[in-house]
Amino acid sequence: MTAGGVVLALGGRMLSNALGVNATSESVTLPAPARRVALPIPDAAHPDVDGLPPFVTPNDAFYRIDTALTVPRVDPATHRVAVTGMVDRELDLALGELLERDLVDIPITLSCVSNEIGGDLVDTAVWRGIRLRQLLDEAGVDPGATQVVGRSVDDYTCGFPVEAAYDREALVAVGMNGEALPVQHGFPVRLVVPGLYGYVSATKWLSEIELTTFEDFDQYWVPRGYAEQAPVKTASAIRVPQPLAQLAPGPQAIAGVAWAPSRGIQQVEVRVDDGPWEPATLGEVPNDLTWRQWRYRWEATPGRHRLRVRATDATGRVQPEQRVDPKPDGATGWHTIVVVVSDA
Ligand SMILES: Nc1nc2c(c(=O)[nH]1)N[C@H]1C(S)=C(S)[C@@H](COP(=O)(O)O)O[C@H]1N2
Ligand SMILES: [Mo]
Repeated sequence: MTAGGVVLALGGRMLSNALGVNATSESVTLPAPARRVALPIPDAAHPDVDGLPPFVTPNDAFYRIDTALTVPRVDPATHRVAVTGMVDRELDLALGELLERDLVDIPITLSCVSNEIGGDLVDTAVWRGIRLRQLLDEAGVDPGATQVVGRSVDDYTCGFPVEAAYDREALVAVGMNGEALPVQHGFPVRLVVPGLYGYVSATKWLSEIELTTFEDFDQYWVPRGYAEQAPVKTASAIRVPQPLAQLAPGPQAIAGVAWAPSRGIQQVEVRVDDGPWEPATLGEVPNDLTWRQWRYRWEATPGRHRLRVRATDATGRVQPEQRVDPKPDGATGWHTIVVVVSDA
């Protein structure tokens, strides 16, 4: 047995020892990842600008969106995850059995379709989980299946193309930034699929993964007017300075985030008033599944100024200027803020 296997077996035992009826994420010891697939987050991922949030969002600051009036409390001692539907053999796994599989740590940016231009329903965590494709291969996916549906204990459903489980690092996640999932982020297990909005991909309090087709099943938000398929649109936002900030003239840092997870960001540009688009300096990234932080040095002159940002993804496509609303499949438009620079 490899060293990694020993860690996992021990981790599984620690988990079951910690399981009680009132077990919550605080009482669960998470197994270590078998091997570190993710490169460490580079120091240069985060430009050193006052007020720019960290590259990895702390768990207690991570945005939260769900339909739950009260957060489901799932007992990890009895919780099971089933793989059902168009498969050769259905799986029905206790949490401890799930954790016997290889765990990986992967930094992924998650975003909400409801995020307005410049909004903050987007964050980045290092997710620990089992690769979804590993579970799907164990079950044996019927070639006719086109949709993976994730069901939760509170009857929420997401749905996304089967290919997304294979062409990117989609996770059945049990950990977030080195801790068990916080209750409000889906304890004890959830889905995380890079590059797809959360509503189609990120079922929290996950109880079942069903293989089906798009014709046969509409996920929760589809009858409510949202798109059946929803890849994350290339987006960028200014985080520093704040809208309507009062600044001194002279050198000022403009900084923010840009994201096109699963494609990656190739360029970010800033435009002051009607001036030319100027390239921002990009932070490094651990992979193409996360946002990219950026900074731009501006020589601020007295008066009122309009600052804008736009990003280009790694396929070379520039973020569109046209403003569209978040419904049905995500907002577009360039984030624009106004700041006021004093005379002296
Ligand atoms: N069970 C359940 N899972 C859910 C949802 C929900 O309402 N219920 N909302 C989804 C949406 S719309 C988003 S954007 C992400 C948000 O995940 P977070 O709250 O951990 O940021 O969870 C997804 N998973
Ligand atoms: Mo969302």
